[in-house]
Amino acid sequence: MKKIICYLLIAYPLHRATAQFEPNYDERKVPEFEVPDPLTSFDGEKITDTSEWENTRRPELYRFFEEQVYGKVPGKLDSLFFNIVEASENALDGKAQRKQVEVSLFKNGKSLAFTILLYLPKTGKPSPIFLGYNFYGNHTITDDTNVIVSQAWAMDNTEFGITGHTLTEASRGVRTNRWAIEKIIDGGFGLATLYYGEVDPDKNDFSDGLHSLFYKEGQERPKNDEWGSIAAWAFGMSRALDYFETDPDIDSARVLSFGHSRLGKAALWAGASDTRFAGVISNDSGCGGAALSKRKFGETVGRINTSFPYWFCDNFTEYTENEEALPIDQHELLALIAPRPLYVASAEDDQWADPRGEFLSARYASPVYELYGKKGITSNQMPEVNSPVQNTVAYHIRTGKHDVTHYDWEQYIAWAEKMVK
Ligand code: GTR
Repeated sequence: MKKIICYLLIAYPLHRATAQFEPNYDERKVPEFEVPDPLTSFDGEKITDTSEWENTRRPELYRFFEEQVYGKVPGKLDSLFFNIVEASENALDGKAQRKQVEVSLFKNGKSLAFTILLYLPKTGKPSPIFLGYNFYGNHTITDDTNVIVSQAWAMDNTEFGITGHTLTEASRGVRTNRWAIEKIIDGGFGLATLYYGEVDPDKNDFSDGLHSLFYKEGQERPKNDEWGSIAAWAFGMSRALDYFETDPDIDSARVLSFGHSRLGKAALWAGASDTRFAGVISNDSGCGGAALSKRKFGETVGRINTSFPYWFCDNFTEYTENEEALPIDQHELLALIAPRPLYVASAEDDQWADPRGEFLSARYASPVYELYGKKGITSNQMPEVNSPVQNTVAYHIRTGKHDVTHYDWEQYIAWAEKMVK
């Protein structure tokens, strides 16, 4: 008997812990919850015009996401340098211009560098561009042998021939399927990409990457309200935008921040925290990105804080298995992008990212767009698969898995032509 009681005492908490993290994929088990109203302030004031939004509500929402979700940037850089390390007028069979630009960041006597790979259409005018991170290095997005292989730490991936956390020729071009470069160029847009591992390696280690530049004497990790990796990646996108402002071939007022999955979360936070971005595209960004947290469908706050605690600030752990306590939800992150164009995309087989939660988030952000006379998502009904709704707020759910496909890019290009060209 003693043995059994002992077993129960040990087993029960373990069982509870695993049960908590069992993802829910059943719409009937989605808890009932109140959607926080983006147009009512934390102290209950109704927000009725854009000036109240900009002066009262947006700042308090922004502050919440900054201090409780993604974390604050702890200071300013000492200096920033750009160096065009390679360029060609004859890229992609003569169709495009290519540039590789090293961006060096300096702070507290330390430095970090990352390289922007750019393809620009040869239109003779400053080009609008898509800016997005890649997962395995700039050389993976194209077969172009001129693209420099990064020396930064990388996640191992045997399928891509990446071992020992080192990128080599073996992985050149392995991700061309995710980047419709020719379509982007033919559409009159440029493409800029960065390798996220150069800005902050994607591992639970705060000794390296951007964070380490900002530490005070003896500090080893960010404070509770300071940045995790998503905010560091967003900061890197803004530094790329600093470069674009100096390049006459780029129209820096028409830069769209784009990202897939964890990098979609970064693209959203970049667009929210830096209003110079002309618009944002979130591809399958899921939990901590476009998807509503309070639905607890697929990946949850508890789950993401367990698997990837370093993506967010430490304060966010307050909401682990405690989404009810959140005074905000992710539609209010989307609303921070208003009135700039916003595209949220999902994939039918990507239930982990909660497509319905991503759709509803775009829908619930829309009243803020309407305040500006912009059309958001007007229906509570999700569109059919492969039937995009493209207003200033756009949404599609396509067939297939968690990925970025040519179908996705065709939608982004067509929509961006209407929105920023
Ligand atoms: C998953 C994570 C998601 C998403 C994804 C990705 O493991 O749970 O939130 O970010 O990785 O980035 O591919």
